[in-house]
Amino acid sequence: KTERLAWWTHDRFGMFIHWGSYSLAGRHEWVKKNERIDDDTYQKYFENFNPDLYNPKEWARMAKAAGMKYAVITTKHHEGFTLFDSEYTEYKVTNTPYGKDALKEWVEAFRAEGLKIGFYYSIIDWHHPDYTVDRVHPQSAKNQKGYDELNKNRDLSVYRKYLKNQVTEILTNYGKVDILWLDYSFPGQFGKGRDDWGAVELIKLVRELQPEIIVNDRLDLKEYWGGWDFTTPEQFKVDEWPTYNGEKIPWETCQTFSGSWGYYRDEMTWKDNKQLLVLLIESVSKGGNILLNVGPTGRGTIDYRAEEALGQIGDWMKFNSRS
Ligand code: FUL
Repeated sequence: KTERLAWWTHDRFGMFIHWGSYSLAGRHEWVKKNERIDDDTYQKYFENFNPDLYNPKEWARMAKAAGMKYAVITTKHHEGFTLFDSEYTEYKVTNTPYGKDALKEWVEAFRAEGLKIGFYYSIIDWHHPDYTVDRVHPQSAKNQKGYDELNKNRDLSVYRKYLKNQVTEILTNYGKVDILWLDYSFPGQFGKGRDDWGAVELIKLVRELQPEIIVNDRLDLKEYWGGWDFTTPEQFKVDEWPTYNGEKIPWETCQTFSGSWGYYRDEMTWKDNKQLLVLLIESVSKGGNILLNVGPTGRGTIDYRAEEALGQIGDWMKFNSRS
């Protein structure tokens, strides 16, 4: 495992990218759930997905210039829309007006800049008809009776198969994938745990398909150390090196520039340059990695505030880092 992780613990700094049909709404990647939007109403973001300014080469150049060494993109977020061409759904980028496999272009552009490639894939799915409604679903109910009613025609085992098929696609059709970032399990009342996802089997499959891949820890496999490679503290400054059974473990904190992960036009909570540098320095000095997120717009551009911030980090990195 240490060997598998060697490049990653050395490289330390990556770009997270949240991009999907929610980017058109421009108010959070959870907008469908937050506003309880039904499928029909939400469909307009899919029907209008046409990022005419999408140029992943530019994104890759920005990441590289900021000193980042790898990048992780949302191949599918909770909304269920896939940025890749999939055999198993019609709800995919190739069926939008854009019409092309955006993931393929992304992979090529980032590889060409020498960056390592990571795929985020949401195990949660608010679009698949067999994905059972739970408490983090746009149609969430008030009590168990409500869930029973909503779920009487949904068969989670069908979704489990879908999940496996799509993970197989992204780990087969794009060459070597360096990181898989699955998101996320939420066991407990009206939530889903490892058996619902077929987690143990899924991880086995992943390791077969991409033996050198690094996988995060969000499949509810906490006690299966070996089933995951690193832990993922989200949106807080980590005080000390996380441990498992008394042993220090690899970790990566993921952070946003402004609060939401998906593009949010009116958000005013942008971190300043000093805050970002402190986050970077504190994470790295405590033995961790940092995955800093951009949420490109529906037209495919990176917000000018993120672009500026990345540029400033790059200026600092030039004199304070070594490759
Ligand atoms: C969370 C997700 O629910 C957020 O939307 C985001 O993707 C973050 C990185 O992980 O669990």
